[in-house]
Amino acid sequence: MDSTRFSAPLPFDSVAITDGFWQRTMELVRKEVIPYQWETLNDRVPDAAPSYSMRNFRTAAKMQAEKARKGAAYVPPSYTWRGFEALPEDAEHLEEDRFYGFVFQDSDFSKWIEAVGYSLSQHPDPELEKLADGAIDIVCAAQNEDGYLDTYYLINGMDAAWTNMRDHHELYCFGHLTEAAVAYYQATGKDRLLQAACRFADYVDAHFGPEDGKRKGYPGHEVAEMALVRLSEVTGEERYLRLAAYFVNQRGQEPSYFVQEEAERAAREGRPVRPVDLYYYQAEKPVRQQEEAHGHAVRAVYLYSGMADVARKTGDESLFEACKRLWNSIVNEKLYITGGIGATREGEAFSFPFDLPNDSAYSETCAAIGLVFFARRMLQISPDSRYADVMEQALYNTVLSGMALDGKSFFYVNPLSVQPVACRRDQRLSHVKPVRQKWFGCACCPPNIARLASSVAQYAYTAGEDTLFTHLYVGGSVTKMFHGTALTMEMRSNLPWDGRAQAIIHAEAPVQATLAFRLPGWSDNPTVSAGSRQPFVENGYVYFTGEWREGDEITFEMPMPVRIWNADPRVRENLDRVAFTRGPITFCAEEADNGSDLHLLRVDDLDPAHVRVERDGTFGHPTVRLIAQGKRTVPQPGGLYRAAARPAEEDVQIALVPYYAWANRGEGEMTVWLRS
Ligand code: FUB
Ligand code: ZN
Repeated sequence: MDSTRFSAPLPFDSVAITDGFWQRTMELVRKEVIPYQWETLNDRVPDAAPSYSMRNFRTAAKMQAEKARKGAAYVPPSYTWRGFEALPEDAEHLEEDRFYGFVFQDSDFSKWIEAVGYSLSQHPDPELEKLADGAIDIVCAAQNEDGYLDTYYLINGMDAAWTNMRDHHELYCFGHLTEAAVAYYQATGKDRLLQAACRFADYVDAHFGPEDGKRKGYPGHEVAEMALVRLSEVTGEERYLRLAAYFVNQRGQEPSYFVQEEAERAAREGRPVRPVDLYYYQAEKPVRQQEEAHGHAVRAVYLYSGMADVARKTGDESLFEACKRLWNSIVNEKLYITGGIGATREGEAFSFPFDLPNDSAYSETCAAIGLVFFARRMLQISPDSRYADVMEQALYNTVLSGMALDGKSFFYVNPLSVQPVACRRDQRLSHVKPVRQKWFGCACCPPNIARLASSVAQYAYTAGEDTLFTHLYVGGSVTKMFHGTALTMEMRSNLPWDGRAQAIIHAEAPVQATLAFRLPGWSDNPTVSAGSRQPFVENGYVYFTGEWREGDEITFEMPMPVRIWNADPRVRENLDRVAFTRGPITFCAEEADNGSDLHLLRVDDLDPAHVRVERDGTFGHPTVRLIAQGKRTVPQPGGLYRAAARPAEEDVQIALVPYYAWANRGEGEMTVWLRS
């Protein structure tokens, strides 16, 4: 690792996003998604699965108040396992003082408040801030005097806390609370939630670690690792970094914590010991020995993100090597062309290499989000455009497809081929929804999209001491101090539709700095010029070092041709099929443009230069559609089986629209891969 290349995202107020594409998305999050999600967190959206998140915090806060009032006379609830029985959704039948929803329901709130923080940093909104402060008050009132803050056990009985690290998500909720607290503090300067997170972190640190008497466990669902690194960066507290490193290094060690824990629980509950699928939890062996991305996909990429953070902060080469191996495993064998990962619904997991089914794809939105996290962290260590290309691919395709264009409904699963009748009638596809849903009982994805979309600035740019890196060509401005002098770079871009861009420098005094720009993999022979300056190119980044003055310009000519792709022949479903991309955007065919029975279509002309690129206003914001020459099989009468013959075909023009925009025109078929 070359630490001189290390970089970090810029402070929130140093980047302003103003381009049409991202401003629309961020304004959608601010005006629609955040208010809507507040309603869902409070179970006030008719016909949407209730969240119970704020209800649980209120219940726990009420119990804390009662405890304070009664003092020694307070009798805490004793934990009883209630199972995952169906819960009444009708508010009238809810019992008081009872926890509702999944064990990780607290994280719905945390992701929401994190999104609010990012949004406030781009667009101050006193009313929203007041609402968020009020929500934080409720959450903080639920915290135990010892710092513990997870409503599942606060309500159900603290006597069982930390007895099911594998499945009960306490450290997951801690991690999300911490991420939210840091973001809200950095955005608003308010530290109430940050203090709560630090108290919870201190509690966790006092109970977990290598020292005698501490638990030797680690998160069943990762995220605390990267959250702790972030907390240590913002507070300067080394203990939090050490704890993150402990969780990473302890994972998969023998004897297995999860196996021991299961044996203890079985003994307590008087039942046989059940097998533990350590592979699902990335805990079957130490992380440095893991070679193939596996198990639950969101867990995996959150772990790899934490590993990369710890590697960077501690200079741990072997950990970084493991990150690279796992990255390659994903990108070379397990990545959809939409930037989605986690092919199988069984365990919401990575499947075996090259198993990338289209119609039964799981490709959870959160997993694509986690891949963006992982990619940015790899870039922070090693600026290599291969990481940024994948980060962009996941962001512009599967992450954005997770949310409707009006911000009011969401996909959890992101298939690459949909036939609505099959989703309804084929049990094997019951996880695939042909239209986005208003909310989910397990609502991990919608607020995750909100927090990522409103923090895109954190992915577009990172900076080291002497270098400002541009990873994504998002229009707006970014300011960085170089040795006490501010340099502002104004980026004018029309990505993702046009590869031409321009950066203009503003500086009150000459600034000595290196500006580094990614050469996107989607462009043929991209050129970046800055007057007479001579750049050097390394790992897909072009570097200009020198003195910058007011008005200096950098111009980007990044041709954005249409590309037509085959998959590796080992991807069984895509043999003899093609998919289309242009720039970072992956395209798909929808029934709304091409009629039903998309499987009858065939792309006839595989020369990308013959594909027409049209400006399109179908989706209420400027997009591009592609028109490819194709054929449609004309079904002939005959029995179910008939003598083999070339099918009759008619000429058609196949219209392709951005994958992220699919399913915004009612229910219909969709496919990314077309016969060729
Ligand atoms: O377990 C918490 C979240 O719920 C996971 O990240 C998602 O995959 C969903 O299972
Ligand atoms: Zn999710």
